[in-house]
Amino acid sequence: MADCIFCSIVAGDIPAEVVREDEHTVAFRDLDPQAPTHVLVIPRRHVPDVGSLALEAPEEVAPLVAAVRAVAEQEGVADAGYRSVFNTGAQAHQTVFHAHVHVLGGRAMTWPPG
Ligand code: DGP
Repeated sequence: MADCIFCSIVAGDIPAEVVREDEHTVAFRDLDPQAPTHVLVIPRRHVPDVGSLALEAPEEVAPLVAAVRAVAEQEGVADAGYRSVFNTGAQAHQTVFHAHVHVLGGRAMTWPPG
């Protein structure tokens, strides 16, 4: 989609530190990391948020979640524990309206999130 920064990363038009790719997803390091490991896992398909992905292409939701797990294992944070975050909507601090999962690990997390 034109004017979508994450579509540009999927297309290879702007650089990103990609850590994993498959048929349905691309995973790359967040520009502004909030933990020692902070990777974004996104569907290649442009949809604004994960709920839209579930409605438009439910068969792509399981690969997205599986990619989160694969990234956590690859990054060495799966055993200690990691957080997966879908920010949905402006009030929840979604700033990029292409569905993405934050995979955060490598430090103790607090609850509730801010
Ligand atoms: P959210 O606030 O949930 O919409 O998260 C969007 C994240 O995307 C935010 O943590 C910063 C990251 N981000 C924004 N633009 C870029 C970019 O061009 N490259 C990379 N690697 N990350 C980006």
